[in-house]
Amino acid sequence: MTIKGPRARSASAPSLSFDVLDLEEYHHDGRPHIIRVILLGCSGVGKSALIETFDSSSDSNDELSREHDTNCEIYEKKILVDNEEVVIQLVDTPPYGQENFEENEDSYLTAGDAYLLVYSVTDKRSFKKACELRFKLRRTKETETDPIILVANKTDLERSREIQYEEGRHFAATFDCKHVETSVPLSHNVDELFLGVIRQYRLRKHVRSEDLDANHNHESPRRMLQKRRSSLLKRARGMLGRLLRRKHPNEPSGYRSRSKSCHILEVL
Ligand SMILES: Nc1nc2c(ncn2[C@@H]2O[C@H](COP(=O)(O)OP(=O)(O)O)[C@@H](O)[C@H]2O)c(=O)[nH]1
Ligand SMILES: [Mg+2]
Repeated sequence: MTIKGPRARSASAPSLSFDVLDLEEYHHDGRPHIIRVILLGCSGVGKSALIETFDSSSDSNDELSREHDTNCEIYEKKILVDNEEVVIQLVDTPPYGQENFEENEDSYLTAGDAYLLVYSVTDKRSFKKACELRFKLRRTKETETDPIILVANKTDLERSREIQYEEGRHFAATFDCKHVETSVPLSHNVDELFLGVIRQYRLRKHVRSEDLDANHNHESPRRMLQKRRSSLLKRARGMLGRLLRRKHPNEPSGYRSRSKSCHILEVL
């Protein structure tokens, strides 16, 4: 069986050969919604360790179920996020650059509901790879609304740091993703990361459904209000910007607000 359900969007993408539950069925038979989160990044950055730490620390009665395949490992766990049950499905991919990764790359890049691009702050090369993956996702995904989180792991190894906090944050703010620094031995931000990716998914899903409404010419009053407010704000900011001339010429639009909030997973 291959990955099924609405997440396997690209017909041309090669299928993964592991067994997974039929997500459509799973969603409609009264059980909690499944959100598939794909972890990508160089070998040794800590993808598997992050999953194991999350499994051992998060309080849930449901054990993490595991399925193994030569292409990847899949973990499923039922968790409560903001009083709503959800099944988080974590897909732990093999090292980026290995033969089976290249073969299945399109599947990994299209099959997720959300993506964690993991790098180690002690390894510049892994940061470059994570950035490359961000660009690939931009090209591969049909939608720009799936959450993408740039995960800077191994922050406990401060002395060997090669990538500064600001570098990760700058990239995330420029290319519309979130940025979280984590450490496995310190359990720093690990639960927050996995709960946060669910929150991001929910926030962005809300935006998606509002867009659908707008496409059907039934714009919600809230959306209309937001639009009006944002155009007023834009004009006001434009005027202020001209007066103050503070904006850096290379800053993409929205950079400042994203930069301020790109480490907060509870807001868009
Ligand atoms: N110091 C430190 N070591 C870590 C951290 N995360 C993972 N590791 C170690 O890095 C090595 C590779 O981790 P692993 O999870 O196998 O990486 P993967 O190839 O991305 O799945 C292991 O020895 C882990 O114990 C971290 O946050 N800090
Ligand atoms: Mg691993």
